Amino acid sequence: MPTLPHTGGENQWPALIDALQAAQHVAIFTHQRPDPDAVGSQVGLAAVLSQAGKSGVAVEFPPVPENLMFILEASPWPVMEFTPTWPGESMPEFDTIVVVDTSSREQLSPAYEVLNSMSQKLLCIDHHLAADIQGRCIYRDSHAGSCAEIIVRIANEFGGLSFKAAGALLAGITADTGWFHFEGTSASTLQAAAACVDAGARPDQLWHRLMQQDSVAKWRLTGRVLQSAEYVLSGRLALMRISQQDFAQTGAKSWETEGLINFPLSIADVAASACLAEQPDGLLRVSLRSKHTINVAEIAAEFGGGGHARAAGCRIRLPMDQACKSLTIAFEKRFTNPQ
Ligand SMILES: [Mn+2]
Repeated sequence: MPTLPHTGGENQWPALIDALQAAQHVAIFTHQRPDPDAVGSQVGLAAVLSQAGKSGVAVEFPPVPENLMFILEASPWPVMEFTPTWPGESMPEFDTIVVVDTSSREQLSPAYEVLNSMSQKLLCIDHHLAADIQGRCIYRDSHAGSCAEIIVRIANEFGGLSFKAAGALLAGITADTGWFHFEGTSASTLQAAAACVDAGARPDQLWHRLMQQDSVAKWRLTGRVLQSAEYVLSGRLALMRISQQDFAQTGAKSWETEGLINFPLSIADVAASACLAEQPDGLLRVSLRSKHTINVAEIAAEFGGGGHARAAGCRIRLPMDQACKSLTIAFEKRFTNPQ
């Protein structure tokens, strides 16, 4: 396997590798609403550590989308569901807690108090810009296209990738880079992907498992939401609204909004898109994307969220119309004064 260069965050690397080498019994957490990078990084890291003789568990916040179960099923370690009655600081059986693909309290919120109480044994491996959790070692490389790409570098330090690790990690790498077309795609990303393919991962099978499993309900929801999309700020911002009624009438699940936000970016004049999905409690889950120039992580941060410059998210507790208005104002400022 070629040596994969670091693209940032180097100073915490030796501490991270030392801590992982010393670990014996490990619990691996990731963010709520897990995506292929979250689950792929968990399973990939579990495979690397298991091969090095360590034991542990992968912890999930329910519900895990059905289309990601095939990645979890490859986990060499048991998968546990986090519950509010989790024993917290009384997790002495684990000497090491690893958080992958997030360093945000909000994204870990059901478990944040528990994780914070164990911060002296917490390691974090992430590629997002915003970080507000505390731990023994917080390794972040915001230039990495996915967390899985970082896990491939870790595998290198542990003697290479197994077949199991490679499949899970390629899922994370491809999904988080939009199959290699997002800005974060670097030579290092492609080398990490090549290492996975070299170890037996199959891009064709992954495409089928990740990209060709939609339900009819999802496509009914997609048609409805695209039909009602609004184009504001001289057509530069696409706004999409999804109500609880849309979910009820199409039968689509909340996680089936995944990917919908990218469609308007195919329009030449659209520079950014926002998708607001109403949750059962009325809270609006907001996804933001941009093609270039506009830093949507900054806009998300204005509303208490975070993410990457081209893909970010937040939660807004406002009526739908008001939330759309506030977001439009936030975007207008950036269109007027682009960074
Ligand atoms: Mn990720």
